[in-house]
Amino acid sequence: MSTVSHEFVSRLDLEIEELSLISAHPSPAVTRVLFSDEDLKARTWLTGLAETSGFSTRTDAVGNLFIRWEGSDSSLAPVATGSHTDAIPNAGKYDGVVGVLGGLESMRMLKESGFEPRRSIELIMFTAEEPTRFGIGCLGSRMMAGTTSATAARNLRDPEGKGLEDLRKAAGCVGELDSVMLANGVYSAFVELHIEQGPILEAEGIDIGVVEKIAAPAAFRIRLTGQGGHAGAVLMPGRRDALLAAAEIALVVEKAALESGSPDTVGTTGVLNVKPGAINSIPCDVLMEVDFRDTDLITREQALKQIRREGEAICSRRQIGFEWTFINEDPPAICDPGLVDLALKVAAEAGCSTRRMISRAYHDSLFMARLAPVTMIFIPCHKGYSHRPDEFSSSAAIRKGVEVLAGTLRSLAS
Ligand code: HGY
Ligand code: MN
Ligand code: MN
Repeated sequence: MSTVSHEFVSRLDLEIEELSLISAHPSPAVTRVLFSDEDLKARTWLTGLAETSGFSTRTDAVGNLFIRWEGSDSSLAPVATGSHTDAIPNAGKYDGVVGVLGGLESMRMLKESGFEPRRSIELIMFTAEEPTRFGIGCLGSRMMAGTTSATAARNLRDPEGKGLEDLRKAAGCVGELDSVMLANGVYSAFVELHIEQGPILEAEGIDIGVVEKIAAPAAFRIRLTGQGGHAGAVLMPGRRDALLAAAEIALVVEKAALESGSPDTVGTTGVLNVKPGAINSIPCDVLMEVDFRDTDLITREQALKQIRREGEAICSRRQIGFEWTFINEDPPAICDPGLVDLALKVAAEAGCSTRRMISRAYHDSLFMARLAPVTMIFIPCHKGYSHRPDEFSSSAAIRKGVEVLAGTLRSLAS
């Protein structure tokens, strides 16, 4: 007999469920890759929801969706909030979505309470926070901040060789990519609500985390080229096996992270493509994609230099071609102390327990920090699970996050 939860099911709960079903994979998995049919359906659904909630919407040339509540004083820079609804393959239903639908719920709550903002409030659904399609994360917010130029964006190709230009136009995005970049000060503040994607809040029984620093992500590709050949005919001493060089380098990535001297250094070889990919043919062409982060830039840079140095040594010993290409190397973001204090104060006044935190995941806030003062409001998620179908955050936890976001936006827009 199913135990029916007697927890009040809010419209937000229903909307999170509804959005989670717009997915390339069956529930509980969520897959919504940039400009896929599911992504386009989700965008249409969200636009409709925002407009029936009484807000205006617009989309920029790369697909960032802006949901706007007009304030009384248009001479003032708006306050912004937002996150993403795209999802890596077999992800969960809360990553990003809590910040977009929770942001919409915050605005509706304020509107229904009779609040009238002086500063306009904009909720942004950012294009491609996840790197799945083009290998680079936060494409929409990167371009808004000018970190990725329109030219560099035009050169992006997905694994099937499709370019951003074709895909965005097919998705109905109009205008030139040069128009995506915004000027500094375009927003007075940016506050993002997000699940923690870590175990701390739940383990410590804390309702709200307020982020002071967002870790610095780097990602790079290494292409390894060997000789290939027949798995039976080529004896071991004569081989130049590209996959074995990749295997040694993957272990160097792990070693560099473990030996960096900082617990915040993390390295992941998340993609490994082996050609020709036949059981009886020696790998001759291998592509590795590595995600490497730390909250401290110097520590990260030193570890990356070590990986490159040792990788080249492995490849010269094995007579394997070594080609290193950076995908991105971003500095960490320091959140605005005033915003951090405001969010902590609002949370405490709402009766929430709080703590200051570092975000080890990157977010669109990392790039919005180049346009405006930012902070993030974290809520607990079960065992810190994320980027997995069993990602979970309770209605009660989400509601507290929405209340704190609403109170923070109210204060910033007054
Ligand atoms: O990878 C990240 O940190 C983010 O969840 N895209
Ligand atoms: Mn994510
Ligand atoms: Mn996210």
